[in-house]
Amino acid sequence: MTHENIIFEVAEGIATITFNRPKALNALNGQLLDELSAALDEIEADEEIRVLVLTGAGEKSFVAGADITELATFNTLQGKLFSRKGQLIITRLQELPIPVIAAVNGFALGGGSEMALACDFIYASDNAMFGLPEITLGIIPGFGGTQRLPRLIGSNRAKEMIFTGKLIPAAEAEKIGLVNRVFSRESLMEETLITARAIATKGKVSLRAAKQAVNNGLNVDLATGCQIEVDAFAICMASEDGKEGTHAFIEKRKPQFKGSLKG
Ligand code: CO8
Repeated sequence: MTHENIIFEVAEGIATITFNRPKALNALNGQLLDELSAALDEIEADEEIRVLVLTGAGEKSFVAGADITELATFNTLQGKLFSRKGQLIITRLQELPIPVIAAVNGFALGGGSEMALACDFIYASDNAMFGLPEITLGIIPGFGGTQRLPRLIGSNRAKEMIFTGKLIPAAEAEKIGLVNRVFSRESLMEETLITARAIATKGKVSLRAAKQAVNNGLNVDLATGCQIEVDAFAICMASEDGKEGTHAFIEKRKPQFKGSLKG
């Protein structure tokens, strides 16, 4: 599929998707979501890709939400279909078997914040602004924001953001745990890629197991979560990567992870 609304690049085992509608501050329209979905198909099919980074084109914005000019034309059914399409894609991002990092380079509003929230963690530039301003449009977040934001920063802070629609700057987002780290605008991508490269050297099987154990464990009680970890640990022990990593330590050499499940 040719991409008009995103830029999709792969280098050194790291895929980067850049939302590319800078004139509309990279707002999400239906076509962009279709292109994103096709790019995720390619990523899932490519064994060599180990990390995905999401960012926005231009100096000003990651994603300023769903495209309001498109939203304004929707009837109830179209609204439902658009919300479902967005939720499916955002859930796919969350469940992607490789780590996903959001490099938020400006506004991350509405669907843009929700996209970032589905990533495994968020790095931000010092000019980034986060918010769920849907309430000011007479609607509510429709891409999982009412669910993921409270799980990340607590229901009281999430409700304050959702009820007021207020935007919060990167420094505050870092303080409340929405963002892992804040960098200057110029260094955001390089710093993100340093982390992405470090992750890309790790075993694909263990990265997938770790991501699934954390994600699946968040929705269950501790005992069930620990059982999820036991099962995920066993998969790693049975994998080539598990053997390679432990043997490399004993042999005092760097491991060469292949990402195969063969024991
Ligand atoms: N959709 C469409 N166009 C947009 C959007 C958007 N979300 N955001 C900005 N733009 C456009 C502007 O219209 C403007 O276009 P033009 O130059 O043609 O007039 C251009 O981008 C630049 O924007 P501004 O001139 O407004 O730039 P400012 O720096 O003055 O302001 C803001 C930047 C504060 C980001 C401002 O543009 C803004 O408030 N944008 C809207 C943010 C927003 O409300 N986002 C939430 C949208 S709703 C949503 O995401 C719901 C998701 C779930 C949907 C479920 C569906 C059913």
